Amino acid sequence: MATEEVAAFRRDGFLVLEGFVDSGECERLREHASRLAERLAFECPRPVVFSADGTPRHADERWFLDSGAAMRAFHEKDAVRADGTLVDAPHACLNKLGHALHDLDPTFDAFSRTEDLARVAEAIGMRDPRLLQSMYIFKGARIGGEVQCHADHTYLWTEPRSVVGFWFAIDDATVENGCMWALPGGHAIPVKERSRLLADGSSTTMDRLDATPYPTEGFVPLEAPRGTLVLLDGAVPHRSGANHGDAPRHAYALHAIEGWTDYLADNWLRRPVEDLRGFRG
Ligand SMILES: O=C(O)CCC(=O)C(=O)O
Repeated sequence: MATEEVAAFRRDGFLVLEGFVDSGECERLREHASRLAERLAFECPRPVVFSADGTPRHADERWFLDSGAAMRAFHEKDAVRADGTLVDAPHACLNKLGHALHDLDPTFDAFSRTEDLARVAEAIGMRDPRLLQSMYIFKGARIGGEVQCHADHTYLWTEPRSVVGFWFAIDDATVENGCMWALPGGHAIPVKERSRLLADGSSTTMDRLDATPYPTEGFVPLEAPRGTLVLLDGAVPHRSGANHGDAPRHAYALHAIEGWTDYLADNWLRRPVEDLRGFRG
């Protein structure tokens, strides 16, 4: 990574690196994820909705809370009828697969652990990156929901803050099909919320650390052709729109934390940091 790119990441809290992954690699991951989705969609006891648009997330909290060390399918809110049936083929109704694809699936493992990624992590100053969470996001045509403004540190809290998002465009991401938007320099704003697991482990709660909302102005679209890597500082506010287009917007998101930090025990995703591997395996 060039010095100017590292400086831009530090200044803006995000960086868009076009052409980071070969298009053929993206296509192979896409085909693999689509096959995996067909299988995992049938492993749900019933469709479990995941929404990040501010409405209640889903009825089946356990399915979500136990997915940190598993591979599970989550459905789009608008894909499941009141009687539990789906409006389309299972894979077309998925919001995402998560959250340990990088450890449990050899194809995702290989995509997530490359020398190029290890070098990027080094360039941005990560000393001991550990891959904690992975999500394959479908954002299906006309059905993919919005993701509300958030900072990743809210959900993957370390002391001190260390999470970095590595987001890959598997399809071209455009304003029409719901690309991400981020606030340049927004990582300087102290993170406003912390999600934490309740003591009985049954659900999560959101602690408000600062009642003022994030600005709504100034966000820039992170349009990203297939193969683009977007780096996101854990404090940078970002969001994505619903997919109003005719093309799906597949993406793969990996979240890495520093192995030397304190990963708090009441984060929703409970995995011992000693078990997590880095970009070099
Ligand atoms: O892919 C998206 O639309 C949102 C992803 C995201 O917010 C994240 O990876 O933190």
